[in-house]
Amino acid sequence: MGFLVGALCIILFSVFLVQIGKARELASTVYNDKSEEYAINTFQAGFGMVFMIVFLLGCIASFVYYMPYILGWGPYTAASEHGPVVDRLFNVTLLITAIVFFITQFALFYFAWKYRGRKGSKGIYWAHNEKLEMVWMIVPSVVMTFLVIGGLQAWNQIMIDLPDDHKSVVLPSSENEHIEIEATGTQFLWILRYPGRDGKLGIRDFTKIDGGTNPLGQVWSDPNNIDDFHPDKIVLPVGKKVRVRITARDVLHNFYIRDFRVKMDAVPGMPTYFIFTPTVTTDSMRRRLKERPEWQVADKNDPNKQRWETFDYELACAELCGRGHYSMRRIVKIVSDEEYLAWIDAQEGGSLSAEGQVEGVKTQYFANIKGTAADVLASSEEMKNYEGIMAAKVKANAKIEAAAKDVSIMAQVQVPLKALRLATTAADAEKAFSEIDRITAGYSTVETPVMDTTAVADTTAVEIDTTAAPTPH
Ligand SMILES: [Cu+2]
Repeated sequence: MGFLVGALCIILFSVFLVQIGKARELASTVYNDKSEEYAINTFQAGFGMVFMIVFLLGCIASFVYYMPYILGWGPYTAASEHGPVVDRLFNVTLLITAIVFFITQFALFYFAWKYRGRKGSKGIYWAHNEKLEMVWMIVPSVVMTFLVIGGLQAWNQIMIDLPDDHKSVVLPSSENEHIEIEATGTQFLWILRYPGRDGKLGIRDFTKIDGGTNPLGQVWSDPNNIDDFHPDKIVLPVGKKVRVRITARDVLHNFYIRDFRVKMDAVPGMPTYFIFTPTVTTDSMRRRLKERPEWQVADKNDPNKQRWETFDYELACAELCGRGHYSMRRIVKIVSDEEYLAWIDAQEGGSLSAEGQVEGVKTQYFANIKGTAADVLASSEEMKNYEGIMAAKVKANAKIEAAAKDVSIMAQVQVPLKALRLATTAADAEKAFSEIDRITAGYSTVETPVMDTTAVADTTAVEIDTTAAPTPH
């Protein structure tokens, strides 16, 4: 507000001076007095110089003031592997355009001063000047060429697709593995899909889209669809390559995660993609912001917390796609491998109902298709396998729950628990369960020994900062 009032004062003052100048000019014309006109020229050109200095200093001051809010500066340096490439491109462009801006603004006002009309000076008329024209064509085209080539190189580096032998898995453990997820823009939300245990997203067919039970048109005869689930946020492990399949169901949307420098159009009928590797966990980012005074203020939505405490990465839609465009927001969490696996585990569901159904599932198959007429995979090998895994998981969860308060048991259980969470065959899951069963042998699923309850309250959500040091498994 203060800034606006100041700007308004400057504008009004300038108008005032111009009007006085005009009045004096009129008077000098009436009296046919050239010396008065020269005096006005000197005054106005000098005023122009003063204006230029104030204006350019203002530009520098505003840049310094807004530096903590500019991408690539302050806390907003990129949080992904390819991000610094984009930041460098932004900054090189900013530097070059800033230099040109300062030179041209200076030249504009300086020449108005230097060649102002005064006694004895006479204007020269040039029809054209080839040398000058060459200079002002060649210099910008050379600079533009460098900017464009730099941009193309960055684009090719960032947008190169993964080779065919690259495998999508739940948790990558080698260079040629990645996580494949899917985001579908629709008015007005992002429908997210994770591939589940097999790491493979099932086939879709737009003619099968049904708002209530099949928002993405998943083909239920494809076994890869059995374990695909639709979470309400994106959770990813730090330092692992992610490929996002981006599609749209109605109009153009745009998949945009600011801090990762990820931005790609979601086009109906034309799947696009973006590959990135997050490098900063949500917790680390919060600690980074904690250092900044502008983040040490109360959060608007939660006054008991400071802004940095409630920070989350956000997926937004960066294409003005209609009235509810603003509401296309999803939280993005970057966590450790353990937290990520625990989250996947929870999304899959893990307790049995009285009828023996797995509860709390977000896999569309189990929630909407299982047991209906559309359940064509009911007696398939894949379904039996998946149900075998779920059964082992439910048994293991009960054992772990019973032993949850025993810290040393919980530490031992982590390895087979991870194996269980990554198991893709019923046999592997059963093997992991028997290991858990062996470790927790002293605990029955009914009786819970009384132990220190404050030691380990939650075995799944372990707060670990993987950016600091890798956790041994
Ligand atoms: Cu949108």
